[in-house]
Amino acid sequence: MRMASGALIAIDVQNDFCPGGALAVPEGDAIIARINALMPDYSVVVLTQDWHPPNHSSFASTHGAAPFSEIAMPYGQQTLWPDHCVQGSEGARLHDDLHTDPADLIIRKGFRAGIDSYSAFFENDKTTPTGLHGYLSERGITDVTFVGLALDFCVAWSALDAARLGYKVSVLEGACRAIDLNGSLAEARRAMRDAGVSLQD
Ligand code: VGL
Ligand code: ZN
Repeated sequence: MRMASGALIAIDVQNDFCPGGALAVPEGDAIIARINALMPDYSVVVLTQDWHPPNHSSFASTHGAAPFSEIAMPYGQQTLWPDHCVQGSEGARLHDDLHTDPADLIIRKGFRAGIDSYSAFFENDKTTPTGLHGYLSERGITDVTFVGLALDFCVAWSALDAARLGYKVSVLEGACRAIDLNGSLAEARRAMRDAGVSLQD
């Protein structure tokens, strides 16, 4: 069903989040064919791209810390990741199988050294905007559907922000895959349900 007011937002379908990548999400590439097939059903298609400078503050290596540990940042707790999606690297490229021609907009995030951005709408301080809300508003979008990687981090944070901004939000879980770090998947699902996000297959 094509909805004039509906946008498909495919989060971070990049080499580093797929098998063989620096922060590989199990079966991360298994969702790509379905995402491609969904694109014609939406009037707006947006892709996001995690896009970090070398030595980004979300990288464990920047702090001499262990990957998947946490540190306190001025904006709150931050999980530290293996180096990933470094600007211009092969790992940062959108996966070759993902159709990019149908995309109206490709939005990059996480490009400021001192702050991470899981959400497609706001950086991790939850206040610095990426500009996506302005874009979707001007395009007359009221309904957003999320797919992509990772369900329990960038997809969930994006969906929660979208709900907070007043969009009608769906997440197609079958077109997502999760990292599932210390119960993060169950927690993300609970938070999305509480926020009124429609979790679908
Ligand atoms: C993501 C961790 C770090 C994601 C991005 O796309 O979910 N996760 N950077
Ligand atoms: Zn990242």
